[in-house]
Amino acid sequence: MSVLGQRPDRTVITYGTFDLFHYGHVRLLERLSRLGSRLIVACSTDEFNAKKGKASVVPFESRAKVLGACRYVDRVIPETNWAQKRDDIRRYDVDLFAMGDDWAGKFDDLRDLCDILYLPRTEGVSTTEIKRLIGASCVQRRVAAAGR
Ligand code: C2G
Repeated sequence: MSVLGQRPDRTVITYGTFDLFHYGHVRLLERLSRLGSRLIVACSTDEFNAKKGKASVVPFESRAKVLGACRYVDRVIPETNWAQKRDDIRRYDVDLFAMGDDWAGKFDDLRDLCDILYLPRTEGVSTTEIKRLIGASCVQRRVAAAGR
């Protein structure tokens, strides 16, 4: 972000599941949106997540719509496999590839195509934790109902 508050004329891309969209996701996208003039988000499909051994609560169509409605995001594309990143970077003329630092170093092999950046994750919030809390409250309610 220049002193005049203008965003550099760069295309930024990031990848993720963005399940149970939360403040950690918003803060990442906000920071990425300040690093360029166009932010593309590749959202993992449900089939790809199955390959990752991950099951999302919110189906792909809805997660992609939520991302598309986020004011920091300019375009949402499907992420269907690990290998598509090189093609995406070329196809969308990407200048900066960025992820949260839980992926630090994992995509350095893309450095020949564009800049790579890992941003600190937002502490204290995660989809896994939200799932755990929901699960816990369901159990509590069932126990309470059984006790009546
Ligand atoms: N994130 C964050 N802070 C949190 C939680 C998540 O900054 N508290 C970031 C992650 O670091 C990631 C992005 O939000 O960059 C999306 O996180 P996930 O949906 O968990 O992404 P993941 O399933 O790990 O998919 O090809 C890469 C994969 O698609 C990444």
